[in-house]
Amino acid sequence: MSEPVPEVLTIEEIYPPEFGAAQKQRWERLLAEFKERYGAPAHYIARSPGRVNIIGEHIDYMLFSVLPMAISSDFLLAVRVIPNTNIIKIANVLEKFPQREFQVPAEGELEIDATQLEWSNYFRSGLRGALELLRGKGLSPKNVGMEILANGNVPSGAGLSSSAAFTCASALASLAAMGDGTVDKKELVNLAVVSERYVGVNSGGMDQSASVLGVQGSALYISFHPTLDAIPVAFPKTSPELTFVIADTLVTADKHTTGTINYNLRVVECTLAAQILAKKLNLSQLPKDAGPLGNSLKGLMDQHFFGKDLPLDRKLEALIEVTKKHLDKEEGYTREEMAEILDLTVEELVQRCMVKFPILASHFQLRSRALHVLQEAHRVVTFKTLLDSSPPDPTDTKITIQLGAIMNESHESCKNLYNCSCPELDTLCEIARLAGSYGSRLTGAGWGGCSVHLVPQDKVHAVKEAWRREYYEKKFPGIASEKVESAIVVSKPGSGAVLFRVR
Ligand code: NG1
Ligand code: MG
Repeated sequence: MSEPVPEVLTIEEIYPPEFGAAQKQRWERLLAEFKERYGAPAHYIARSPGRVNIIGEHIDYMLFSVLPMAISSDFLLAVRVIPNTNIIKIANVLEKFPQREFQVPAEGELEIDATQLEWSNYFRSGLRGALELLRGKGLSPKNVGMEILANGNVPSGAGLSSSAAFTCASALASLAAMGDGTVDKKELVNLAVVSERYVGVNSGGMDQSASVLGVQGSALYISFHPTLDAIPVAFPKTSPELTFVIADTLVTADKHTTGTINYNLRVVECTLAAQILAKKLNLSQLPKDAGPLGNSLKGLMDQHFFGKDLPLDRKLEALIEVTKKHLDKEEGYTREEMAEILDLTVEELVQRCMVKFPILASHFQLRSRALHVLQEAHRVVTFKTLLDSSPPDPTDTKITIQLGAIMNESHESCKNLYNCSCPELDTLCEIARLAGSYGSRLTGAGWGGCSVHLVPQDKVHAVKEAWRREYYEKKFPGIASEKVESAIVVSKPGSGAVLFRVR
């Protein structure tokens, strides 16, 4: 049932039919506008989609596997390659994002000022990653400039990864212009993960993996460690059909302005939990791994169980018990306490984990964050096992009920152990469950943004109406009905990044 995802991205010469007529019109409008703006046609479009995470929240940066799917909303970049220049011009169909112009440095880093909320930084970060990838492989990037027109329709700050869609499309567009014409998908993912960190968020790799590797009709089981891998997984074919409904709280969370107390802080807490557990377990210093700050809980688990042949869920169960025992300070740990356990000075501790991405906290919640990560990783295993055993009888709802229950548990854990929910997300989930959702949870980083719900087709209308009455119209009195309509998306798993040559 599980075929590996194709490895290389080839340039499509014919409009990919799965994108349908409505998208085709959007692509054509973009190309027409490009020609009008720059006076000559674009050569190709680089496209990368947003994603919704179904299960496995805030565990990718600790290198545990996740289960997202690509959605149909995406980011498009129409590109014209200009030979023998190094000038990049980038504009957006939305006037609120002003046109920018800059030069590609012949050597050295392309500068990005992560302190500024500047839309074109996402393009710069993808371009910088592409230059570094090519140079790292000993290839010299072609001396070309680009004229670019962007059009994205993934809502930003909503947990659907508009940022990854933009970064992946940018890296893809740049590789197509400056590389040798073939793009290895996994290389693209790895470079886009690093690229996004240039913009100031210490993110994991889920979004870029789902955006690039997405497969029409399937969710993806994505592993990061020891190497990146994506396996398509199908949902049970039930009658009535199962759908994923995404509902936006319309409350946005911006990791760039609040990272010091939420996202980046969680990465620091989890990394320190791994280092402190290693110390308490008398493991020699943890080897560096691909965790954003050099260590991960997955790395800790592998070292702790090195040479023992145990299934992943058993290892996680054991590590959960270890965590409960050794990270026993429910009120959290101060910098002084952590430094003492790790035999470091406070200054060394700060240098190690809190300088690259600054954070604010007096107490670090190592216990609850580590417990969430390990239990959530365990939920992903259970979820995937259920999907792999999907029943032949389409009217049997037993497995669907179990899948939904796992999603509900994930939400509770995000809310109570990870403190990344908010009242609006909790409300959308409660309303949906009462109206017929099997499972409801926040998706993406949280603190606002979107929720995802597993809903049988015949209940979708009831769920939507309940949200309209009990959430949107109450929270935003007088809200336009189109606004409510666009906040709710029924999405099927969509395909990943493509390069499309314009004829
Ligand atoms: P969102 O909030 O959708 O950008 C973020 C991270 C993911 C992952 C989730 C939480 C970025 C770019 N992405 O997603 O890697 O950690 O939060 O599961 O920061
Ligand atoms: Mg994002």
